[in-house]
Amino acid sequence: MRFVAIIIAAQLAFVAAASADEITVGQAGKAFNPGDLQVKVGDSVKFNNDDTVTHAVLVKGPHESNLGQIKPGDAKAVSFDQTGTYDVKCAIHPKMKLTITVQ
Ligand SMILES: [Cu+2]
Repeated sequence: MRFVAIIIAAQLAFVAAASADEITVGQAGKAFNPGDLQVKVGDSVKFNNDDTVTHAVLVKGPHESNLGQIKPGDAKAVSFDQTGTYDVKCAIHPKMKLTITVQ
C-alpha cells in the first residue's frame, strides 16, 4: 500500500512539472517575435536577444516585471502566475511591443 502511494505521488509530480511550459520569444531587428502570445498560468516566457543591440524588457499588467537589460546573445525568463493581459515593451526601443495573454 505504501508502495502504491509513492507511485501516485511521483505521477502527480510529473504531471505538475509537465504542465508548465517555457515559451521562447525572439528579439531581432528591434522587434519581438511573435508580436502576441497566449500562455497558460504557470508558464514562463524566455526572451532571447537574437539582435545586435541590447534590449531591456518591461512587463506591465496584473503582475509587473522589469527584466532589465538583455545583451545580444543573452536571454532572461519570467513566469506568469496570474491571468490577464500583459503589455511587454523594450525600455530602449519604444516601438518594440508584445501582448501576452495569460489564461
Ligand atoms: Cu530594445
